[in-house]
Amino acid sequence: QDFGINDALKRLGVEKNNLGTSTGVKWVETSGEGMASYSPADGKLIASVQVTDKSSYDQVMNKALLAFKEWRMIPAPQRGEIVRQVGNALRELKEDLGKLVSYEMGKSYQEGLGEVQEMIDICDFAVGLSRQLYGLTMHSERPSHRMYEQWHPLGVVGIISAFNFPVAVWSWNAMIALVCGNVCVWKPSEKAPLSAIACQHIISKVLKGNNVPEGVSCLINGDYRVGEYLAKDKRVPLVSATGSTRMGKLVAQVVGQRLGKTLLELGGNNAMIVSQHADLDIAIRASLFGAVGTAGQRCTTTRRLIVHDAVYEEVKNRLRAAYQKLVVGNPLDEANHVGPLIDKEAVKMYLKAIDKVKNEGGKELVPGGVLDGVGFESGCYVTPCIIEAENHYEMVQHETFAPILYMIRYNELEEAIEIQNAVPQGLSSAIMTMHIRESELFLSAAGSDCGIANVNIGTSGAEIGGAFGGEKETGGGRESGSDSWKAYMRRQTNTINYGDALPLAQGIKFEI
Ligand code: UN1
Repeated sequence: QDFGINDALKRLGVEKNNLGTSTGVKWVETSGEGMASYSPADGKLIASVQVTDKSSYDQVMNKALLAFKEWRMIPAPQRGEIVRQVGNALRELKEDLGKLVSYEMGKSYQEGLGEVQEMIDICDFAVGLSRQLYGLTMHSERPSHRMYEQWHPLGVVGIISAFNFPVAVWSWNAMIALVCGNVCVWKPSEKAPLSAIACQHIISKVLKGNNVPEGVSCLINGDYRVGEYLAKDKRVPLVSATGSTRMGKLVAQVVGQRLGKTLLELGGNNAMIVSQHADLDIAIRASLFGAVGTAGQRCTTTRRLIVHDAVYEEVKNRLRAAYQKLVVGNPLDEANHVGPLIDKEAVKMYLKAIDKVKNEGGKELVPGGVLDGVGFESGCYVTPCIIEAENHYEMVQHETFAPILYMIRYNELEEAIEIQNAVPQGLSSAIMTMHIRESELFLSAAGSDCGIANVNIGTSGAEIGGAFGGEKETGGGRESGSDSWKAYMRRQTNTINYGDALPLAQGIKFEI
């Protein structure tokens, strides 16, 4: 059964062999080798993509630099109008793109659709934003002087995205960057290049239909070496990178060497505190989806469940019962809840993590394992598992991109908050409680140290309207909604003298 994937690929313009380099108007032939994309759902080769070599990278960059000169002078609301059309094109192809995302990276079809919905939402957000790139006005201390600040685009924005959200993360960055007046060069994950090819077809059609200059939204393909072109390139003032903390540190160093800007969206190690005052029905459902959604491969996945002693046994038993009902299988089949991991390498890391944490003293409550037999031929399907552990275990401190949930016990809320914060990462967090004193403490300065802190909802599934990102080893960047757009612009302070004298600031006298 192919679940309509071949028809979807056709409608999305994905061929057997795809050029991987595009200026938004043209696809560029390169001497780079082919890069195959296999589906973790059935292990089959989907198609291949040509890697971008240095000379075609330079071609793309030159087009992007030229395009910027024009694009920055197009009024922001007109740039917004183009993004509005991108949103509509995505609406038309939502099912097809959702299906491809599901097939290429393994998340359930429902979550694939959700990811495309995030793209549509950010387009809508960016359209509104295109009329709201507000600066401030200030009162000058000098007579007949006016002061204000305005925001200008940066130039070429480099976007490096990860396999787990192979299309949405691009759109959060690109749609905002574009209305701000920047041009974009996108290097998607080498584990999900076809989803990116499909997006490039979608945006290219809109750009061409509006006679937008070549180079406004470009695509390059390959592994970290191609990402390095962007990181090293002085012509790229901002590199926005999503992925592991290890990758983020490398990108930050290389970009930092040339004093470029980075926007980093790195690992999470997200916890949910379940208090004795929690609505346990909600807590169980939220932790289940948080831990096994996208097979534990979201940066917002719930990895640690910190549960009050008084409800620990009940939570444990109910969660165990819920895990027993989970159906793992082909993500395109809507009867299944959980799809595969991205590849066999990820399966190895999952097994290694379980092994290590058991050696450290962890106790399996719901055992893990690799699934085999009919339907699991790709070798990428694993059983979501729960392990009783302690927060200081090396593996618990570490982000393993897999459905492993660690259960930890607590007695006092202050202690739970301390445990929740005692990891190197700081992306998302949640508390389940009906007690206002508890939730307010959790949200206070003495509470969660994460970029996202929720009450009575899970750690994953953030809406695009808020700023998305986290502290500490998560990298500090904020993408998507709120005023995240400021990261894609440069601020300029302007002082204008409309009088006939030249008073100096701070009252300084200087006469000749
Ligand atoms: C990611 O995993 O990189 O909050 C992004 C969520 C999604 C985005 C996750 N809206 O889970």
